[in-house]
Amino acid sequence: MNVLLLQPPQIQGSPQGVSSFSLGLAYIAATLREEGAQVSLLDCYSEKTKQSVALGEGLYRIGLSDEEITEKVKEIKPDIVGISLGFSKQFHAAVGLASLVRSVDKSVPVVAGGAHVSAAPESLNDSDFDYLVSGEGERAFSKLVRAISSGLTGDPKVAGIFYRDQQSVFSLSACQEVITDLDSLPLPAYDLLPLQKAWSGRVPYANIIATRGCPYSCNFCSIHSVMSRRLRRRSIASVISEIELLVQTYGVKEIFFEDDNVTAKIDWAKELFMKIADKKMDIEIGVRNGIRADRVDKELLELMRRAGCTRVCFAPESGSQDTLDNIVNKCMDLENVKSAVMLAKSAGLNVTCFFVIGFPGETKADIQKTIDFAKLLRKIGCDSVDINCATPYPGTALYAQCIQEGYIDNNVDYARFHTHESIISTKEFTSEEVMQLRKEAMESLVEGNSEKVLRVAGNLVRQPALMAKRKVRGFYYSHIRHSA
Ligand code: B12
Ligand code: SF4
Repeated sequence: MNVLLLQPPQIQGSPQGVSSFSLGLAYIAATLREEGAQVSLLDCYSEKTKQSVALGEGLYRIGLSDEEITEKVKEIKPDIVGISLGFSKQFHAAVGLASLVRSVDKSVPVVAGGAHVSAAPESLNDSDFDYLVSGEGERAFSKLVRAISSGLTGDPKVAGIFYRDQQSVFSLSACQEVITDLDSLPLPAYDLLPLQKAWSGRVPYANIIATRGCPYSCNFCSIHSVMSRRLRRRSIASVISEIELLVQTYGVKEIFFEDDNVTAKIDWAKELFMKIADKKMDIEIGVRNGIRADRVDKELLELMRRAGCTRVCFAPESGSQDTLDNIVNKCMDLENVKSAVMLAKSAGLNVTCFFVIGFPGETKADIQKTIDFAKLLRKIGCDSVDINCATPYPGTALYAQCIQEGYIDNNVDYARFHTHESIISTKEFTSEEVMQLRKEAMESLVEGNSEKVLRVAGNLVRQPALMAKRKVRGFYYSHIRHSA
């Protein structure tokens, strides 16, 4: 079977694209190859992040043009096309891409997968997709490809697959299954990703994922419909071998753990970072997706630093304990956040904290508590904070609440589902007020020039070798290598 995997072009509010990394598609590709399929992967966004077309209403389409994509589809002549719809805000781009593929070849089955698909399959009833894959796609999509190659139409009888029923509405074939043995999956097919383009002007980096699933139930988080609540870990040997592959074969210098909770099992995380440190690889490590402030201790943070981690991100979400307990359901004590920030700073790490404001049920006073707490964290050493607007992603308790209480309806435009725009107005606040509060708070929290000078000077004194290496690397990749 000849399978083409597509990452849609990006539709966004600015003409500047920042390439990203289709790790999910790279996992799917590797699994299909193991099954003997011939696989092509086209990241229609990262292939051309400098190509942007104004669509009107302040929106831009970034990436390959329809003509360029059509050309590629004709050249590859796939038997099946798989399209990723990970972010709800990609909805229009992914649906448009399915129609484009259909217009090139009416007979090719077009399949979608990703976080949005898993949480809101019904939103795709009117699209040109033939099948949807809910949850982790490696096993389910491989089975679907096998079924289609053996001539199947209709219900494939595969767990996690939605097919078109007699009314042409998506129906679930059988409940999705969680992949319990993550080591049984092949390493992602990095050779199919446009790495050089993604790295243009940047230190070569890779995203990896060592664990899947999260046992917590924060009201705004949509991860469970893909990764489930069941925390699963890869073996440390497997994670190390992936890092070695990235460093030795691809020249990667920076690794981002994109796990939802890489330190969820503290002892396992200690062993992981200790082994990475022992390997003495010349890499920097980041945990930019955030770790829980109550899942770290002094020893772990020091080991992370030794392994090459320079910055940690914590996600307290709110500075109001009441909001955390009764709205967000974070199961976190704010005291843990303060002590985690201080421990991380004393371990020599840069610290960023993420917050969310504008939840239904919050008052303006609650929002102010978050802003005040963010300021307090900055005072005790937190290097930066990011405040986002509560966004009701499908599949979340927040989404269900917003539908039930009438803050949004089922026809909501997914293009607005990015966290810098509030789309929720309640009797306590309007969405405009939330955005204004966010803007003012971010302006007051951002590092001033004098603070920046002090921080850089502080870092230079504390970690002269690291700072020098960073500067040299940054200059090399943004000037010398890029222009070569
Ligand atoms: C890394 C990451 C990013 C990175 C890079 C994203 C990328 N290109 O992959 C960055 C930092 C850029 C990012 C940004 C944002 N992100 Co983000 N991100 C993630 C994160 C942490 C990991 C993604 C990942 O690599 N997962 C590992 C792989 C293996 O899983 P996967 O991608 O889901 O793929 C599997 C399945 O979904 C499925 N699948 C996926 N595609 C396909 C295609 C086919 C054909 C098939 C069959 C199956 C399939 O099979 C895959 C293998 O099992 C996820 C959370 C998570 N744990 O997944 C959030 C997540 C995807 N992000 C999310 C969000 C909201 C955003 C932002 C909108 C946030 C913002 N500030 O505005 C932006 C939007 C970016 C954009 N491009 O528009 C939400 C999406 C929810 C939604 N419905 O929209 C998630 C789920 C987080 C969450 N907790 O809710 N993100
Ligand atoms: S926000 Fe983090 S801790 Fe909360 S459910 Fe999502 S992944 Fe888990």
